[in-house]
Amino acid sequence: MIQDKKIVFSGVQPSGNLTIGNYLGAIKNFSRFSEDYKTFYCVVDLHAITVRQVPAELRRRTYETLALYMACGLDEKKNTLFVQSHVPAHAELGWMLDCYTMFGELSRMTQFKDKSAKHSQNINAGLFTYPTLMAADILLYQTDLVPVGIDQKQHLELARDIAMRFNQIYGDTFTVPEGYISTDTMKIMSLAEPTSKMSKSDENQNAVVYILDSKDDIIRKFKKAVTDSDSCVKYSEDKPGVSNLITIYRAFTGKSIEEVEREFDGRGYGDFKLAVGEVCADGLAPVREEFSRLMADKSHLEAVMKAGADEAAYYARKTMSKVRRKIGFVN
Ligand code: ATP
Ligand code: LTN
Repeated sequence: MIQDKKIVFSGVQPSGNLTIGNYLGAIKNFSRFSEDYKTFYCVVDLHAITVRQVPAELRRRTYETLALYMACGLDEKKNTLFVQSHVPAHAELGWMLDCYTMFGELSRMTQFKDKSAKHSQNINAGLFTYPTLMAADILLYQTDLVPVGIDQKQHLELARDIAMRFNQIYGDTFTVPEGYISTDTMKIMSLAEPTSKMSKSDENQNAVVYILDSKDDIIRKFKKAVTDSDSCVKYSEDKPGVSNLITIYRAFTGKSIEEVEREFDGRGYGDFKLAVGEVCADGLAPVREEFSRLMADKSHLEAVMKAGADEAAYYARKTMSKVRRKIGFVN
C-alpha cells in the first residue's frame, strides 16, 4: 500500500464523560482532516489507567468514546478508529522510547505535577511516563499532524524531542510531528472557575458541560455560570467568565467577537447566558441522537474497533520493524 497522504493522529482517554472542552478543543476538529489526510483516531485506554478506573466503567466508556467519535462526524470508512490496547505495539514502543526519555524531562511536565497533586495516593510510574506512551502513539504512525487542545502542547513538544533524539542516534526513523491547536477553542474554561480548564474529571458538576447532557441541564449550567459584577457582554482578559461564554457561543454559531458583542449590547448577562445554553444544547442535539443510535448496536461498534485495530496494526508493524532493526534487536 503506498501512503501518499500526510498522517493525522489524535487520542482521547475513556476516563470520564466527555465535555464540551473535549468536543470544541479536539474532537470537533478531527473530521476536517478526513478527506485529505490518512487519519488515526484512538481511544487511549492504556493512558486512562494511569488513574484508577472501575473496570466496568472503563469498558463502557471505551465503547462510548468510540461512539462519540462517530457521532461527532467521524465516518469509520474514512478514518481509522480504534482502541489503543488492541494494538500492542503502542505499549512496546512506549517501553523502548522510555529508554530515550530523560527523567528530568518527564519531571518538568505540568500535567504530571497537577495529576500527582490530585491523586497523591497513587503517583504511579505510569503517570510519570504517560507522555512517553503518548509519544509512542504519535510516532508509531509516522504522524505529521496532531490536533489537540493547548494543554497537550508540552507533551507534543516532548514527542518531537524524542523523535529528533532517536533520529539523531540512529538516522531517519520517525517523522517529527507538528501540533494542530485550534486557537479559538484551545482552552474552554470551567463554568464555575473560569480561570481553570474545563476538565472531565472535575467534581463540581456545575462547572462542566458534558456532550451528552440534556438540554435542560445545559441551560441550567450556563445560567449558573460565574461571570462578574459588571453586566456588559464584552470579550476581555479581565472578564474570564464572560469571555469563555463568548468563545463557546462563537464556536456554535460561527459569529465573530464583534458580532456577539453587538448582538448582546445592553441586554445583560441573563439573556446572554440563556442564548449560550440554547445554541450549545441545539448544536449538540444531533450528536446526542446519533450517539444513542450507535450505542444501541454494540456489535457494530465492535466491528469498527476490530477493523480499525487491524488497519492500525498494519502501519504500526512497519514502524516497529524499522525501530527494532535500528536499535539492534535480533530479527
Ligand atoms: P482529564 O480531566 O481526565 O485530564 P481531559 O478532559 O483533559 O481529561 P483528555 O482525554 O485528556 O481530556 O483530552 C482529550 C482532548 O481534549 C485533548 O486533545 C485535550 O487537549 C482536549 N481538551 C480537554 N479539555 C479541554 C478544554 N477544556 N478545552 C480545550 N480542549 C480540551
Ligand atoms: N494525552 C492526551 C491523550 C492522548 C493523545 C495521544 C492525544 C494520548 N495519546 C496522542 C494526541 C495524540 C490528552 O488529551 N490528555
